[in-house]
Amino acid sequence: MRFPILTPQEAADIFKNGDNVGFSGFTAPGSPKVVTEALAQRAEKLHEEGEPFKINIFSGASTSDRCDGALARANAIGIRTPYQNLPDLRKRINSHDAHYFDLHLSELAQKMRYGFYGDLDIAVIEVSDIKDDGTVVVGTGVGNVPTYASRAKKIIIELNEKYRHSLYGLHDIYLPLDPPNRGEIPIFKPSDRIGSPVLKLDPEKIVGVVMSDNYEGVKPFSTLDETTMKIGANVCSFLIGEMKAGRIPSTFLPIQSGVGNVANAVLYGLADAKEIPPFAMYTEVIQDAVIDLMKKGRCKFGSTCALTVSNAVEDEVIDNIEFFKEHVVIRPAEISNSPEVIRRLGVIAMNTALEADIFGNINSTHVTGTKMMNGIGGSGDFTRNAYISIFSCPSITKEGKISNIVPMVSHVDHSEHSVDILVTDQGIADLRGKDPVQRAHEIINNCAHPMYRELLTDYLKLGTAGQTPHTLQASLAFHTEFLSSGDMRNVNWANFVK
Ligand code: 0RQ
Repeated sequence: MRFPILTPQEAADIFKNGDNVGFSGFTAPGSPKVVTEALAQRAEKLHEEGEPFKINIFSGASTSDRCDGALARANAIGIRTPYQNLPDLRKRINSHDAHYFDLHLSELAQKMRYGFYGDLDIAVIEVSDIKDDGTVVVGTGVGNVPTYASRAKKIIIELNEKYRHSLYGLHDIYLPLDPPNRGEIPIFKPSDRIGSPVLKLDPEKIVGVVMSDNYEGVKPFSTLDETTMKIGANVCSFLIGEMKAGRIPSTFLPIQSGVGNVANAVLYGLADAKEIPPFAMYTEVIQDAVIDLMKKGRCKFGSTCALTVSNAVEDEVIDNIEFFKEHVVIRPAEISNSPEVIRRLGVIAMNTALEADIFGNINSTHVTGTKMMNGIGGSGDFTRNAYISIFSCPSITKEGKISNIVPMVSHVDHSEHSVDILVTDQGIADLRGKDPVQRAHEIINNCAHPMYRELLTDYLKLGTAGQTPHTLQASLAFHTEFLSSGDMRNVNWANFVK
């Protein structure tokens, strides 16, 4: 190989305090692993010596514990975007040690190219293959690699040999032109390929290659429980009803599914919903459940930004890579999440809420309005442009101390204008064509847990004015009650009526 082989520590020494750094990958797959661990160690040492050291991290989505986790524990993260999901980084964000801006995933690459965030000093790129001319086959998560590679002054490669050099043909790398020269992104079905299976890096920028041989480190999902299974079944019965009513074509439409336990349960529900024909996915992450759906012939094809699968499934994919090359394409985030393509294909979007309010607004990110959980991820890219936008969540959390249906969400990620259907374990609320009060009745009666229906109906009765009859002094009482007594059920509306 023409490029110098570096130890992780040698690679870590290349970074300077305050560097803007682009990481390959999307969720854990494709994210750097060994350089970031060494960098975290270096940061800890520098901090002990009284030296400041933080880097600003631009990724595709979340990363893994070896990346965000290690760097957060070392307090080595300055700015962070566009998404994260790890407890140690969450703590740093909520204590203002790390400055996180939560961004629609489709937007980061172009905003970086537009120059909104300054220069990119270093890109760390995981690859499964590299040639002497700088041509690489990237890993199982692409994210914003084409943009970071083109913008970075220096590139450090992590060559992950776990893939046995077998991934050629899995990717479709495409970089759109920027306005005013941007044309259409010519994807007309999820399996269309418009770019290249490889990424061409400038060999002059590659400062070294660090060897690795590691799993991506995706956490396995919790086993499905009664609540998540009911949510999955409700989503499936909604989709079947729409198809029978002729509102979804009998050949079906591509599906997007977000991350998390609830999303995984919905996908498992689709395995058994035989009324739904084999379908395609135009999505950002393919989780374990989708691999299962592909093996069963239920999912015909998946366009994604990453294979976000647990270790055992990762082995299975590598062992059967030729099968998966026929069924999967991995694209950059600005293509997998392109609003233009999502609108054109008629994608059915399925995302998860922390809480929804009775008028149809969604909070996916902030616990009690203040504490960042993960981030909006790609949910906004899909929701706003979907053929049908579905949100799901449990009706209650923490044994009923929290109602996931509230009078007013404590933070808005997706407004009432972008939400068609709300699903909980209790049932389905169809919000299409309904005004705010009609939506409130639909949500309270079909989605709220019975233990909260009366409280929510009484809240609605408190409001006397306007199209959306909030009572502002009481609108966040569920949250303030939870913060003071630990149980939303203790709300007493009499305290708010003067
Ligand atoms: O906490 O772990 O302490 O038990 O939140 O909740 O029910 O396990 O749900 O794993 O599906 O995650 C929205 C966070 C849901 C996720 C969210 C507590 C609950 C539990 C997790 P514990 P569940 P999930 C793709 C698209 C981002 C947006 C998106 C998410 C923990 O799906 O981050 O979809 N989505 N992006 O107890 C307080 C409430 C709560 C609550 C749940 N109302 N108040 N705590 N919890 N509701 C992403 C990408 O683009 C890559």
